[in-house]
Amino acid sequence: GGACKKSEDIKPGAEALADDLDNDYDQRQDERHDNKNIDSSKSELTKDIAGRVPATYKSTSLRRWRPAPSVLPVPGGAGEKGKAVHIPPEKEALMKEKFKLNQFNLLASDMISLNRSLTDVRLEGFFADIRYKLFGHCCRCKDKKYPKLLPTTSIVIVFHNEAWSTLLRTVWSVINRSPRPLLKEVILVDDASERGKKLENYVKTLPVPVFVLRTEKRSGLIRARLLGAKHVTGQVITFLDAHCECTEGWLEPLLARIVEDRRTVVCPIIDVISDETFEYITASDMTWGGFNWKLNFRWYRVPQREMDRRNGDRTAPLRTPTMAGGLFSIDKEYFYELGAYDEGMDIWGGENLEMSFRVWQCGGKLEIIPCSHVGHVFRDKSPYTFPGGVSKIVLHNAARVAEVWMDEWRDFYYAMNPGARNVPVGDISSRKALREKLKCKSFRWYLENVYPESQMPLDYYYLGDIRNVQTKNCLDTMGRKSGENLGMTYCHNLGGNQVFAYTKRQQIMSDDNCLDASSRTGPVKLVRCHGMGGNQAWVYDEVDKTIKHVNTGSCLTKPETTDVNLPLLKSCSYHEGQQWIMDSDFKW
Ligand code: LR7
Ligand code: MN
Repeated sequence: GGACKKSEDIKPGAEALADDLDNDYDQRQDERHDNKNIDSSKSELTKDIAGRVPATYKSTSLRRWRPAPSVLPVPGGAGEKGKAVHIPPEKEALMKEKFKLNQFNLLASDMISLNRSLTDVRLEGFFADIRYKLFGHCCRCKDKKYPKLLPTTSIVIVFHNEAWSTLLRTVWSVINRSPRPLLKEVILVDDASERGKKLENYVKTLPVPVFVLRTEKRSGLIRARLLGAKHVTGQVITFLDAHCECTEGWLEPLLARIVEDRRTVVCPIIDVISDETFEYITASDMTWGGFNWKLNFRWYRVPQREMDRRNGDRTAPLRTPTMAGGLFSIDKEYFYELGAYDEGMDIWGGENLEMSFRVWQCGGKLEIIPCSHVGHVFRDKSPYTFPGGVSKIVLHNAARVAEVWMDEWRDFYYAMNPGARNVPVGDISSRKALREKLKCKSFRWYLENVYPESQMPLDYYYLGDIRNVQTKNCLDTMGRKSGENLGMTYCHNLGGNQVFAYTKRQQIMSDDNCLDASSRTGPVKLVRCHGMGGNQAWVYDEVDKTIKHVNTGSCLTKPETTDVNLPLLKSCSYHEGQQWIMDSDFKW
């Protein structure tokens, strides 16, 4: 499923929102005509929007990059300025019914103008201002100067059964907030939708070229994007999901970065559009992309190392190990040089990690550009079908990533996903040939140089289950979270919750959790790995087969009969209950 929601701890930093966001609207008032609601009067608005385009690209570029005008809030309009929409109680039943169609609040979305206004969310505020005064232009997005000549871009949006309002609000936000000379066209790829109104007539009324392509049969987002990319005539391809909203100034910093280095693949900060209320919520600029052993994409906090590399400038490009996948710009020629996408991937998933590893390992860079903000409706579930089965498809795609790009670290993937071992990966010879042709670096290089904070250890002695000599049972995370007790149960030889890595840094880890103990006796906990030794350092003695906790000198011990699922830390006595087998033969 499509769950990649941003967790609470990485939601907006208050400092990211300026206090005086609205000033800009007043300043620009005189540049604007009335802000009519597009839905009521299409043709008129088309004129209106067109009339607000900056005269030409060249004349505006001499001084300050003037963005295309934004959209004024419609007084009293639902969701204006990115505010939440609340459904009255009498419509709650209808709301719930409609929610199922797209796994977001469609009723709310339909109430909001396709041209709704958003606040300008770019980084300002006290600390940015201080830095601005001390060091010049470094830290305020609005003061950045972009090169006079920027490449044009085509926007590619693929969709399957997307709602009319979210899809067209995406398109309108592109039109309303991109400097017109930079916007070559918008390409919509309908991936065999089974419902929805015809778009062709509507898009003809739009003030920029918007094309609709269709896949013959359901091809999945990866092959649909390949189809869209084929028709791109701009110099840069910009991919967006079909339920996004671009904010003021989103495009220039992306394109400007590609001008600096055409081998940079750039992502905006992906803000959150609430699936419940359609509120626009600024996301933290302190998160980047990572992944776990299951090869799920995950947001993690940016380490201090990367902040230091940027001299603390939060507006500077952020090097990210991976990208979420849906929203990015890439030089068109570079996209093809680098191998576009893996056509062997179906429906959804994996392509984001595949491209991330490929970019880094084959000589490119992957960055988040903090001055560019685009909102995305994050959902808890996928609304559409996965023909052939969700897990089969997702595991198939991920296995292709593991096999082609991850070298021996693919073992972590197979160890963690028992189901993946009997899903066929298909033919990967052309992707392997691509890796050869581009002379791409190893996954070790990637882990060492791009992602040393990764959940996958660089050097490890062992990956497999850990079996007690006396009880013959195995350590088991029981799928528990950080802070909970480690468990133990009969050995199933399948991996998953019974897979642990014993690393050169003396950790015993399962995905992003490590065995952790803070007292001489008692249960052992699973705690988010911190990589600093301390309570998470263990020594395995191959001769007496003990697993000794370094800080306390105690030994990992089989559970008491009172709680057979709870392994314990006790003082060492070297009996069989404290002997453990780490047998490096994989059991699968
Ligand atoms: O068969 C399909 N055909 C399609 O055209 C399935 C999907 N799609 C379309 C779909 O309508 C949508 O416009 O593809 C787009 C992405 O699908 P979503 O919105 O269901 O995906 P997502 O937002 O849950 O998932 C993220 O991971 C995906 C992995 O394959 C893609 O890379 C998505 O683009 C990506 N979305 C983002 O990066 C936005 C931020 C979310 C996060 C994290
Ligand atoms: Mn999406």
